[in-house]
Amino acid sequence: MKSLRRPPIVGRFLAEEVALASRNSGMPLEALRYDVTPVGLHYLLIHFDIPAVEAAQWTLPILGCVDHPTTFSLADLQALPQRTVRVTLECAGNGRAQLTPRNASMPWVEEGVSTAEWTGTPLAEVLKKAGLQQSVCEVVFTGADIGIDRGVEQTYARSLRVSDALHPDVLLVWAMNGQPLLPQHGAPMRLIVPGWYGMASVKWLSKIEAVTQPFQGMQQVVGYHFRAQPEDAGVPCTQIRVNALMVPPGIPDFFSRQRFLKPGLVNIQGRAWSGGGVPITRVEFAVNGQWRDAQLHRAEASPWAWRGWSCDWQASTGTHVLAVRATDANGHVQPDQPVWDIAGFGNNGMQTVTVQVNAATQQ
Ligand SMILES: Nc1nc2c(c(=O)[nH]1)N[C@H]1C(S)=C(S)[C@@H](COP(=O)(O)O)O[C@H]1N2
Ligand SMILES: [Mo]
Repeated sequence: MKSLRRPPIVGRFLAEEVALASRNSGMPLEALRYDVTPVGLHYLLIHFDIPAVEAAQWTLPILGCVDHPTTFSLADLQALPQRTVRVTLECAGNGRAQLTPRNASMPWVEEGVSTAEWTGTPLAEVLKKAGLQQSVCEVVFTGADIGIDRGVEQTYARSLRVSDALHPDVLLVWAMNGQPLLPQHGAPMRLIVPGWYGMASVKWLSKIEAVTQPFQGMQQVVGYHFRAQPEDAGVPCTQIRVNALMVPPGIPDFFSRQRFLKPGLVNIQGRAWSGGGVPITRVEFAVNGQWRDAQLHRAEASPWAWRGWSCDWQASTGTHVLAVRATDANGHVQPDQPVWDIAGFGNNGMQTVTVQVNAATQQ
């Protein structure tokens, strides 16, 4: 597919990046304190415009190579078996703004991650009813949002291989944290693909199609690939890489966001997660390059949700660089430095927070 790559950016942020960042809010890092992110603090990533979809008129056709093509209403889907799954979603572009040069796109620093409780019906139930034919290799999910990306007019769409689509925790979701989905999160119905970067969880679903050839949509074959060079075939972004964040301690300066803290004992808190349902096995915390093990909190019942951790630190007067890094059960550890990618995908370089500790600070 021919598409125009936007020129990379070095240095100051463009007005276009600021505009994207204003539309697509991140989760403030102090919200890491919640096991489940309150709906209004959950990060947002919307490529085009939020489409106008009326729940009462909305229907979901299941088409393509199925024995029984069916069109479901919201009520039809809500009458099927349902489950609620706690899932940490992270945008594949999270951390992009830390890279140089950086891709001209949503300039996430580190806040494109959140956790919610998603309620819906397993996609497998609906596909079983439709009867996937033997020849089907992928299932394509199309949203109701349309726009132009790199010169190509398109409807946001992504596919999953049949084996991934049939996972019992892949859900057609109508509720988030027990409330009906809000417009910005894909109302009235979205897909949730636990353990994968967020791009797979298609919002505002308008149709599902079973196909016999790999889907060639732009967000599937051009977008969301790890590439070192523009001409590389690339490796598709799928499962979330191991990552961790801390709640920056102390109080911030309004503009610079520099942190200030009084001397004494501080309990540093954060979350760690990895994709594919792979558990976190270790979190380390460093002060000025001196690493120690943090305490892992009780694992969540859901293998798809982040895990809490904490670490006591005796803060002494001076300027200190705090850092955190996690390891997962596959032995993957976060790199010290971001690994550069042309589009800024999959940056799981460790977070650092600089704090100034002095007795003049009241907090
Ligand atoms: N239809 C549609 N689905 C979409 C998107 C989109 O722009 N359109 N963005 C994707 C991306 S890149 C991410 S990270 C998640 C974000 O979901 P959230 O906004 O509910 O956090 O939605 C995904 N699903
Ligand atoms: Mo994303």
